[in-house]
Formats: sequence, structure tokens, C-alpha cells
Amino acid sequence: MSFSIRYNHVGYSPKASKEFLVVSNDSENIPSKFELVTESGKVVFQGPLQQKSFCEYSAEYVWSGDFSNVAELGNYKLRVENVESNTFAISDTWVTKQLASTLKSFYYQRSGVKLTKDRAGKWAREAHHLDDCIEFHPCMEREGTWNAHGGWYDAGDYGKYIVNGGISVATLLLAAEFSKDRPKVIDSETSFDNDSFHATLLEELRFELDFFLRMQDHDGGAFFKISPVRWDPFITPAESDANQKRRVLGKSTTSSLNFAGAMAQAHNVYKNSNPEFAKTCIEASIGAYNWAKANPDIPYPNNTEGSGPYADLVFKDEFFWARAMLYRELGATSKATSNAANKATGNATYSALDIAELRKNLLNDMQENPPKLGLDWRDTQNLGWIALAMQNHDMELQSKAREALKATANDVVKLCNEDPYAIAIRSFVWGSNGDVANHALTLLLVNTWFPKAEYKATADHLMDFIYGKNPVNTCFVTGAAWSSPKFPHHRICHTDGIDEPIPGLVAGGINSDRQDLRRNPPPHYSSDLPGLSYADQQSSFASNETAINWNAPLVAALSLL
Ligand code: 9MR
Repeated sequence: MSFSIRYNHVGYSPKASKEFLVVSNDSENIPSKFELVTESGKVVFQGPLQQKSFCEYSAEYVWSGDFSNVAELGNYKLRVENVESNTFAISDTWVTKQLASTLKSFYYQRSGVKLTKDRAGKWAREAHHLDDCIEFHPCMEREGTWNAHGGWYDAGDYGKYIVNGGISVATLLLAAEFSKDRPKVIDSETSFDNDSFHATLLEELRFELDFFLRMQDHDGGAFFKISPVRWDPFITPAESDANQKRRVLGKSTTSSLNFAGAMAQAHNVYKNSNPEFAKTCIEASIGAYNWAKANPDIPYPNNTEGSGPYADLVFKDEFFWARAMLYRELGATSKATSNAANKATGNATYSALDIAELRKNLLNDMQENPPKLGLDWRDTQNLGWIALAMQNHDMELQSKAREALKATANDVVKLCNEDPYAIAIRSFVWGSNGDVANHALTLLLVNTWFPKAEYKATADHLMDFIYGKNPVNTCFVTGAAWSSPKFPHHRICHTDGIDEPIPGLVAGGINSDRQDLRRNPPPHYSSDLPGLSYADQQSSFASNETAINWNAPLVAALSLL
């Protein structure tokens, strides 16, 4: 008989639902009991193991145990006969600490600016990729240069993208909306760079939003991306800068609508603390939306020699997102007021926004874009639903949107209950951890309108999956636990001369498509099973890269927890 224990390697909150699994290739002879012991081996709790279903994707028989009744803070191990887990904590600060770390990962993704020793510690670095005077890619047939300074690197590459930046900004803006009225999250061992989570988040968001504003063309459309012309090898930012030029690519309907949606939401978040900046954001949003209306089918720039394509040719969900966010911000004002807002831009191409028409279109958008289990860079409609659910001037649409999202949350719960690892995904794709975090975010958002213990407990279990309770027995966030990724597919981590990777980065995770097997040499996956398709190797871009759109829902979910 041989079996292993699967659990959250970092910890469980005192009030959380505390589950773990015992897995084996053998269906017989699994002990019927487990013990929770202190580090010194004292038994503090005993409970039964319940048989769950066979897990197809990892070819394991699965049992589960529950110690939710134990709430006393401390370090513990799980013991099943003579097999013990490593030490983990019951801790009322682990969520806050991971929140601080994951939010900080965005600071480490900043391009074009120096990262200072006091904030970045041993990961401090000089400013590279200034991008303040760069030419357009030849495919754009455009003379001149552009200032595209700032913004976050997307992932393990040095590209900066509006599609994907948009969903990441929108997700973090949600976290900002939900944290603004809450007491400061401060803990003596937790270091947010500013005096609270909310203030640190707003500062980080502002860094990307300023970059977004630079990415808007004079006609309102938003450029798609800034990227090198060829993929950078694994070199430092300085070497990349010296090696080749970076170029502006775009504009597309998706990039302009990502921009419009994100900027309208930024108006909401900044309107009280910084009305002037908020006004800039809403005007920029209207300009981009009008550009997309006039250019409703411009594809992504198909030049992927040096960057990812973010290939999406379905625009209706992005239209829904942008329209719903604009409706949320402007719907309460009369048409005359919004016309005045449009004129204030001083740009004749920013034609008026007709609120009645916006609402009419939204009714159609709602029909055509049912909610998905979570947010996604390709399918962005949930941001439309969330915007409608969060606005307060059109109660009919608010109620429809909240009900639709509630039905989606119920679907997430049902799928999680049916799965041995308590996750809602049914195939492991590129960035599966982003999906897991996004499903948790759906539950936690709906929980704010329709509080239900099951939403919170299921979200706890989804976090457990990311932090270690998964078929590959890995805590997927760098620096968080003994099993965290050591070799993420991340150019800076690989070349900065520091052994530990930058902390707080979530790996894409299990991906049964294994697109990186085409590489030479390919990464080594330990098994052919779909649920074991993860390799902690620098070469595994399909399973071990990190990206801002996976980190953002982790920040948002942790902040709501
Ligand atoms: O997250 C993206 C995934 O959904 C796509 O299947 C994949 C291939 O197009 O690209 C992923 O995004 C990558 C982007 O193209 C470039 N920067 C790194 C991103 C994460 O791997």
C-alpha cells in the first residue's frame, strides 16, 4: 500500500473549510482515519477519511479528510498511519501575506523604471526598456515615433499588451472597488508598500493606467502591444534593450475595447480620490469605444515573431464589457451631460454617446454573451455582467445581472463538488491556475450580493488547489512554500543572478496540451496523464510561465477572502 497526502502547503485560515486528500493508485487498504498533529507530534484531532471518486486525470483513488473544527493558530502536520505531510499553518495572516506578495509581483513586472532597493530588496534593478521613443512595426506602414513608456511586462517575456493588460487591470480594479471601504489590512509582518492594501493597489494600478493612456492614438483607438520584433532569448532587460529594437503594433477592435472597458472602470475607482484623473480616464474610454464602433472588425496584429498573438476574432464580448462599464459610469447622467463630457475632450472624432442606444445594445449583448465560469482574456463578457451587477441606477439590469452571476456561481459550486480535487475546470489548458483563481473570484463576488457559506468554502478549496492541494503536490506561487516553483519560465528570474525566483508569481500550472514539447530539448513531464502535466522547468512555457492575468485574479480572490 502506498499513498500520499494532498493539502494546502502554506496554510488554512482559522474559520476556513479545511479539507485535504489522501490519494493512491490502489483502491484497497487505505486507512479509515487521520490525525492532525503539532510539530512536536502531539495529536490534537482525529477524524475519518471518506472515499471520493476515482480521479480520471491523475489516475488516483481519492479520499478526503476534514479538520474544519480545529481553529487554534499554530503549525501542524497531517498524519495517516505512518505517512506525514510537511508542516503547514493554521494562520490568520497567511492570506494577507500571500495577498501582499502577489500584489507585489506587479511591482516586479514594471518595465522602464528603476526598482529601488528599499522596495525590491535583492531583486532591485535599473530602468530598461524605456520605450519612450519607439517606431511603428513595418506592418503598420506608419512614420514617426511613439512614447509607450511604462506598464507591466506581460509575463515571462518582455512584451506589453493591451489585450491581457485590460483584463488584468479590470480584475485588479475590482479588488480596489471591494477594498475601498474596508479597514486597512495591516499586520506587523505584512508589508504593503503603502499604508494599506488599497493604497498600494491604487498606486500599482496607476502605473499601468498611465501606460494605457499612452497607448491611445489621436483618433481614440488603442494600440495592441509593444514588443521586440523577434522573441528575446533568456537575457536580461539590459541585454534585450541592447539586442534589438521594440515596436508599436496594433490597433485592433479588441485592444480598443479592452482599453475602453478598463478606463471606464478606472473612472469609477478614481472619481472620488482623483476626479481630474478619473475624467481623463472616462474621456479616453469614450474615445476608444467610439473608435471600436467605427472599426468593429479590425483583427489583432498577426505578427507573432517576437510576441504572443492574443488571437481573438470574436468581438461581441468585448463590446459588452466596454458598453456595460460605460453605462455604469454614464447611465445615470442625461444625454446632454454625456455629450458635454464628450466635447470636453476637444477632439471632434469623439462623437456623443447615446445612453438610450447603449442600453438597447446592452439588452442584446446580454442575450448573446451568457456568463462564463470566470474571466478570461479571450472571453471577457463576465466584466459586462459584473459592471451591470455593480451599478445602482438601473435596478432592472442590476437584478438580471446578479441573478445571472448567481446561476454561474452555482454552476461553479456544482462542478467543484463533482471533482475529486474540488475544481471546476474540466480540461487543463494554458494558464489553468488563472482559471482556478477566476472561478474563486466569481464565487467571492457573488458572495457579496448573495452571502452563502458554500460559496466561501468552495473558494477556500480553490485556493487550496493553487497553494498545494493538487495532483502534482506543488504550491504554484513562487516563494510561498517548500514546493513552490524554482525555475519559472521568466526571463528576469532566470537572468538576475539570484537563486530564488521573484516571489508572488503564480505559475500557469497544469496544461495537458503541453505546447512546449515542440521545444528542443523539450521539458520533462513526469507522466503522460493530463492532470500531471506540469514541469517546474524554465523551458516549460506551457506550464511554468507566469502572467499578469493569472496573478490578478489571485490578488482579487485573496483580497475578498
Ligand atoms: O495566456 C495565453 C494563452 O491563453 C494562449 O493559449 C497562449 C498562446 O497564444 O498565449 C498565452 O499568453 C502568452 C502571451 O501570448 C505572451 N506572453 C506570455 C503569455 C503567457 O504564456
